[in-house]
Amino acid sequence: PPGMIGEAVTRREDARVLRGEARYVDDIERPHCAHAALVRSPHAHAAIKAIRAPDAAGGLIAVLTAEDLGDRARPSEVPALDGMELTDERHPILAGAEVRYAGQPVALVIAESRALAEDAADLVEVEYDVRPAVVDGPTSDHALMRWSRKSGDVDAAFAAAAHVVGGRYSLPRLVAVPIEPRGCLIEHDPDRDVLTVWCSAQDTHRPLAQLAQILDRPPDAIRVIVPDVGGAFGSKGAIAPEIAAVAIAAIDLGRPVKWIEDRSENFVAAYQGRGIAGDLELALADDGRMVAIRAHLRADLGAYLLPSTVIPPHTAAMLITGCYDIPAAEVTIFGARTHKVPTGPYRGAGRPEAAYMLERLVDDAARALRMDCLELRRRNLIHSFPHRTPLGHVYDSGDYERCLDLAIELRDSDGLDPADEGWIRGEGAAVFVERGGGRWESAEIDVLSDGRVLVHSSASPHGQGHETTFAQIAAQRMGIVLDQVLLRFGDSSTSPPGVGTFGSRSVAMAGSAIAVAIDDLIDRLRQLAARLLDVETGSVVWECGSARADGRSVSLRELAVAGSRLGRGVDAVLKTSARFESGPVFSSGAYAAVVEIERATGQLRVLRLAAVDDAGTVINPLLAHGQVIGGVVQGLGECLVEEAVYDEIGQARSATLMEYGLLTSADVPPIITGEVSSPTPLNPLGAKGIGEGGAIGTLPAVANAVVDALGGTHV
Ligand code: MCN
Repeated sequence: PPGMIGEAVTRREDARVLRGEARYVDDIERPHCAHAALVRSPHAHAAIKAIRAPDAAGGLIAVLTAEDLGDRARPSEVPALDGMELTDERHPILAGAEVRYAGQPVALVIAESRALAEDAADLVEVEYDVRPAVVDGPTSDHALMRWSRKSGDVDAAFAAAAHVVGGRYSLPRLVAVPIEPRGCLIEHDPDRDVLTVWCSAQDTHRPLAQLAQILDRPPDAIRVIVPDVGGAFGSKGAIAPEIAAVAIAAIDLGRPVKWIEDRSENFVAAYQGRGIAGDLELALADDGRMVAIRAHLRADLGAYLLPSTVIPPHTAAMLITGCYDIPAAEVTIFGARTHKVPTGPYRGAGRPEAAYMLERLVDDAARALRMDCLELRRRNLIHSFPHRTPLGHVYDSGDYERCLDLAIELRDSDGLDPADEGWIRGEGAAVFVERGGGRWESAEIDVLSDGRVLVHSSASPHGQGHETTFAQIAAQRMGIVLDQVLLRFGDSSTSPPGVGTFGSRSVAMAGSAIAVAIDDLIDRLRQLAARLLDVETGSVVWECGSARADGRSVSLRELAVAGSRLGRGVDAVLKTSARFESGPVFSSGAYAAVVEIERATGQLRVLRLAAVDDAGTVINPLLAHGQVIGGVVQGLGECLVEEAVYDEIGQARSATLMEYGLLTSADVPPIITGEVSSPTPLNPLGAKGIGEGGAIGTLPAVANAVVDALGGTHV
C-alpha cells in the first residue's frame, strides 16, 4: 500500500496548519486567565538597588520579584558533562541583587490582559547602579566552564610532523528566530496540587523534569502539554526561566496565567546560538596524512549557565576530527562569561562549529602544502566502520568519499557561464559528520476496535512532521495503509516517557521504538489468531495487515473485535509498548558551493550549492529534503547576513527583524540535493538523523568558496 517507508508522502499535518486550524499555546484559552508581562533589565550589568511596584494600575493583579519567589523557584540545575569544570552561575529565575544582561527578567507583572500587564510593567520602577559590561567573548577572562581532552601522542606527532598549519576561525552569535516565540499557559489545581503547563517547547520531557527540579515538586504533580509549535531550532529545549515565575504566579493567584513573549523579547532574552572561536592546528606528514590536531575553543557563553549552555561547545570539541582518520587530538574549551543573554543549542549545536573550523583548516592546509583540497580530503577520509575517533566517538557507518564525489559532481554539472566583468568566482567543498540519536525513546501502541492502530510516541515534533513519518514507519511494519494509523504525542499525562526532540534523534530513536513495538504487537496478534484459527502460533504468518494460516486469514479488525471480547487480558493482546535504546548514530554529508564576489563592492552571491546528505534509511524523502533545505537556508543566513550584534555597553543592536538579517525565499540560490545511504546497524530502521545537516555543511562549503574567490586570503 502507498505511504510506506521511502515514499515521498505529503505531510498529514499541513492541512491543519495551512487552514489556520493548528493550535499554538496562545490559541488555548482557560476561564479567568490572567496575563503576564516581564520587567526586563535595560542594562547589561548593574546592581539592583530597589524595585518599586505601582500602588495601582489598570487591571494590575500582582507584581512578583525574586524576593517574592524566595526559594520556591530555584535556578535550573546545569549538569556537568564529561568531567567539565563549571562555576555555580546558574540563570536566576528573576534577578536578585544584580542583572547581567540587557533583557534579563527582573519582575513578573500579572494583569487582566496582556496589554494591561505590559502597561503596568512600564510603571514598575527599578533603581539600578550601572556597572561596566564585558561584551567581547575573546577578552573575557572569567570562565563559566572549562573542559579538555587529549588522546594519542599529540605533542610527539606535532614535533615530528613535516607540516603544521594553523588558523583562527570564528562563528557569530545567532538568534534562532522561530515564527512562534516562547510562551506558556499554566493552571494550578489546588485540590490535586497539579500544575498543568501548556508550553511552546521541543518536547514534554525536559520542561517537566526541569520544572520539577526548579519548583521542587514531584514530577507527577506537573503535567506538560506541548500543542502545535511554530518552530524552535534548538531554542526551546531548556525551559525559559520566565515559565517558572509564571508557575509560581498561577499557584499564588489561583488563576491560570498566560505568558507569550513578543518578537523583541525573543531577540534579547531567548538563549542564542554559536558565538565561538577556535585556534586550530593540524600536523601533517609529508604525503599529506593528518597525524594530529589541536583545537583551543573559546565560547562566549553569555551571562549565566542554562542547562544546555555547555552542550554545543562540548559537541564541537568532540567532533573536531570530523570525517578524517586523525590518530591524535587535543581539545580545550574556555567557556567565557560575558554580559549577554546565555547561549545554548541552535540547529546543529556544535556540529556546524566543528565542521566549519575543521574544514576551513583543511583548505588552509591544502594551500600550505600546495595540494588539491579534495585530494587532501580523500587521502584522509575514514573508510572502514565502526571507527573509533581519538576523542572517543564510535562512528557506525558512512561513505564519506561517495558523498564528496557526488557533491562535486552535482556542483559541477551543467557548467556555469563565465563570471561577469568585475566579479571574481570561487569554489568550495566540505565534508562533515554529525552525531545524532543515542540514549532511548519509547512507544505505546493500541489496536482500536475498528482495526486502526493508535501510536503514542514519546517524541513530539515542532515542525519536523513526525505525524507523517512515524505513521509511515508503523504502517509499513504492520502492512496497513497510512490512514489506519493514528499518532498521539505531546502530553506528559498520556505520552510514554522519553528523552526529547533535539540532536536529530527522533526518527532514529522514537521511530525505532515504534518499529520494535509494532513487531511485538504482531507477535501478540499472531498468537491471538492462532487461538481463533485453532492452529499453532508458529504456522501463523503476518501479511498485509492480516494473520494467515492454512489458507485462512483474520483481518486486523476481526482480531481487534475478538481481542476485546476476551475481556480480561485484552490489554495484553491489543496493547503493547517498547523502549528502544542505542548508542549515537553518525550521519554525514558533503556540501559544495560556487560563489561570486563583486570586486568593487564586495557584494557576495552564492551561485550554486550542492548538498549531499547520508541519513542511512530515509523514511520520507520529501520531508527529509525539506529538512535539508530549511537547514541550508539557515546556514546561508549564518554565512551571509545573520549576526546577533551587541554594542560596547552590551545593548543588542539587532533586536528586531528590521535589524537582524534573515534570508527570504527570494534570496535563496539554486540548491541541488543528493543522497547517499549508509544504513546504521544500530537500529532496526537503519535510519540516522537529517534535521541539522543543511545547517552544518553549508557553512564550510560557502566559506571555503569565498576564501577561494579571494585567492586564499584569510577572512
Ligand atoms: N527524516 C526521514 N528519514 C530519516 C531522518 C529524518 O525521513 N532517516 C525526516 C522525517 O520527516 C523527520 C525529519 O526528517 O520528521 C527530522 O527527523 P530527525 O533528523 O530525526 O530530527 P528530529 O525529528 O529529532 O528533529 C530535530 C531537528 C533539530 S535538532 C532541529 S534544531 C530542527 C530540525 O529538527 N528544528 C526544526 N528541524 C526543524 N524543522 C522545523 N520545521 N522546525 C524546527 O524548529
